[in-house]
This record gives sequence, C-alpha cells and structure tokens, in this order.
Amino acid sequence: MIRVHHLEKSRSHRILWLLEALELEYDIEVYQRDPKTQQAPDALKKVHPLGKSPVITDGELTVAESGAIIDYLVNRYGKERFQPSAENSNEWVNYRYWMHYAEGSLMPLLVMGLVFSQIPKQSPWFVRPIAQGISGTVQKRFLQPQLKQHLGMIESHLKAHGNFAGEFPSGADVQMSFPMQAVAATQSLDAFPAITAFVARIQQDPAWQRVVERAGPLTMPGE
Ligand SMILES: N[C@@H](CCC(=O)N[C@@H](CS)C(=O)NCC(=O)O)C(=O)O
Repeated sequence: MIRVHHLEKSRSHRILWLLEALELEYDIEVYQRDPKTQQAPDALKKVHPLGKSPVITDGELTVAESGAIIDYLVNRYGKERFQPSAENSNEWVNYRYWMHYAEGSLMPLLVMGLVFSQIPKQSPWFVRPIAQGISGTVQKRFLQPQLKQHLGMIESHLKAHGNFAGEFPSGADVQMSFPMQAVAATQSLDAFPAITAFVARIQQDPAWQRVVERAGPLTMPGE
C-alpha cells in the first residue's frame, strides 16, 4: 500500500492528484504545520531526514522530492500513460523541461517572494520600517520583474499548447500544478488568461475533485 506523508497546505496535494489520476489505492498520513513558524513537525523527519513533504512510502521504499515521486509513480504504475514516450523525443524533452523547471527555477522564486514578504512582519517593531524598505526593494527590483518574465514564458507555452506536455494531466502538468495554483492564489492573473484556464482545468478534473473530497482544497501557508 502506498502511503502519502501529507503536510497540510503543501506541494503534497499534487501527489494526491497523480495517485487519483492513476486510480491507485493509497492512504494519507496528515501532518500539521506549526501555527507560528509554519514549519513541518519533527515527526516528518522520521520518514525522511529533511522532514519535507511530499514523501511517500511504498512497501519498503521511501521516495522524497515531488519530481522523483512523480517519476517513480508514472514509471512504476503509469502503464505507458502520463508521460510522452521516449521515441517522441521532442515532446519527451519538453516534458523533462517542465518537470525540472517547476522546482529548479520557478518555486525558488515563489518561495523567495514569500520569505521577503514575511520579513517585515517577523521583525521587531523598531527595525520594521527598514525591513519593509529592504523587502519592498527586493520585491520590486528583482522578484516581481523575474516573476513577470517567467509567467510570460509559461503563458506563451500554455496559449499554444493548453497544457505543459503530453496528454493532460501528464506528470509535467502535475508537477507544474502547485506553482500555478500558488501563483493564482497570490497574484493577479488578469494578464495571463492561459494560466488562469490551466488552473481552472485542474479544478474541473475529476481526479482533482476526488482529492478535494478526500483531503480538502489546496490552501497556501498563512491562509
Ligand atoms: N523540492 C521539494 C520541496 C519540499 C518542500 O519544501 N516542501 C514544503 C511544503 S510545500 C515543506 O515541507 N515545508 C515545511 C518545512 O520546510 O518545514 C519537493 O518538491 O518535494
């Protein structure tokens, strides 16, 4: 039996979506974030030394890191579905690109945005104006322009293809679903109709709806 070590309000939702799409049986062990720090509890470190979510166990095997989990599940249980075949090499390369891009390039930017927005709130009152100034400058000069560039690239791809790679929902769509939903929850997407449509498509997917029924909707830390 596959077990998902599921941290509330986290990337772990994407793994539940894939398991539902694969129609696999699984159980969920839920971990709550610390209400003050938003960190995962120490209990998760018993499953994997970094104590991050998602992590799955499948019998004796423990697999951590979203991309590795998706690769494992698709290759072990996907029956040739959920990823383009290696012979279809351009689409296979495209699939690999989005699989790596999500956690390698886009998520660090989103996490940096979250950290910088929290710095003034977490600072003692007497340095708060300075912290606010530094945070605002980093957001305005570095993070926002970078994010705009990333979203522009994603928008063009989705406008042309409708999804990231392969047949929706592919492993790459699952991997990109978390940053896309995070962006939709935190930014105005008026200028990005194809991203908005992709997020709506996730929410209309029957496998996603089963996740929401079983584990609740995806919410972001702090919500
Ligand atoms: N690149 C990793 C990131 C894992 C990660 O940072 N997960 C977050 C949840 S979205 C977490 O466990 N945060 C709690 C903590 O750091 O204590 C993956 O995709 O699996």
